[in-house]
Amino acid sequence: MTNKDCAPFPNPELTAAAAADFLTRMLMIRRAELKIEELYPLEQMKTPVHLSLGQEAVSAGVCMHLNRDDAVFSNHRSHGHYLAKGGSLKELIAELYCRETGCSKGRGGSMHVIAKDAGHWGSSSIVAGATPHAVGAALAFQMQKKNAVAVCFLGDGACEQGVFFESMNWAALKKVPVVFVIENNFYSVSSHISVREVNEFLYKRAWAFDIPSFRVDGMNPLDVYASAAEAVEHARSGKGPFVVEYVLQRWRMHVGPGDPNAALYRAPEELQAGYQRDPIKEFVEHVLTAGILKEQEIAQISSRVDGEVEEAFVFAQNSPLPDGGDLAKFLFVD
Ligand SMILES: Cc1ncc(C[n+]2csc(CCOP(=O)(O)OP(=O)(O)O)c2C)c(N)n1
Ligand SMILES: [Mg+2]
Repeated sequence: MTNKDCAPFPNPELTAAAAADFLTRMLMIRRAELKIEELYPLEQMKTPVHLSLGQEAVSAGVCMHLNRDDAVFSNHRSHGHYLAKGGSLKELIAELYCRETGCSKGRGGSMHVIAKDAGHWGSSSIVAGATPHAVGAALAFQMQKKNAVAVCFLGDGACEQGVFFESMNWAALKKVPVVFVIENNFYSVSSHISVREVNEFLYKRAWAFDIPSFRVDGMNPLDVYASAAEAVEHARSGKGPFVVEYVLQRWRMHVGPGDPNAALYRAPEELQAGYQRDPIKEFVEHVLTAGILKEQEIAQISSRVDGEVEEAFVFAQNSPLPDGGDLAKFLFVD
């Protein structure tokens, strides 16, 4: 991971309530995914899981600036986006267990989650598939004169898809309120960006469409928070689209728990450096040093999150499976 070209941001002013909210969102993603990872080998979750461990600051920091009426579109690495936007944890876990109570009624699995009431408009496993959806939603917001924005999360691999360029072009042409949030973890499955791209500074791609953009250290929650505030405000105030590239570490393999083949595809320097940066640890250190939250408040948040995670798994495991006869239900609109 390189921080080269990352824009500097002054530390944002965080109230105790905002800091608690931000920490809760990051911890919820972390603890839920650690539990998924722990129980996945039991083979009761019959869905591939793309874990976003290490990437929590981006989902949480961006969604901190969104309202319920703002729309989030997401990809296969969906859990963080869904939870940070306020999707139900119970329904997410039930979805992984393919239960009728899941957010997609057990038919979608981890890559196809949705929480319409919370403003999560769905995730798509088609890489870059959600970019035109987000532009369409933003165009609708503009036509309906709503003060809402659409945010599309996409990976570095998705930036290689033609449809992303078409989406940026149309968004810029129509000046629609959309923010493209690129999560550059430097890998598409197990191919490093250096073997795929002549120019790995993805924020520069926005320049071709006169879209403002910056590259940001995605492991630093304060920088994520400050940069997302600017990008979202830009779109919301009618100035058109914005592209933010967050550079990140994906802590696990592309799909599934652990990273058993790391030595086969990660560079020796990367393996040696290990995962020294932890966005949640950095955030906790900051809020304690700055006197924004106290140890005891952090401990309370932590145990509340743990309790909710435990509850969600019990809910999921005790929920009914869909009726086999309903297999084709929801495939077509009546
Ligand atoms: C159109 C399309 N091509 C290929 C795939 C197979 N595929 C699934 S995830 C993935 C890698 C995506 O990498 P990136 O966009 O960087 O996201 P990350 O997994 O790093 O979060 C690929 C190639 C797919 N799902 N859709
Ligand atoms: Mg990637």
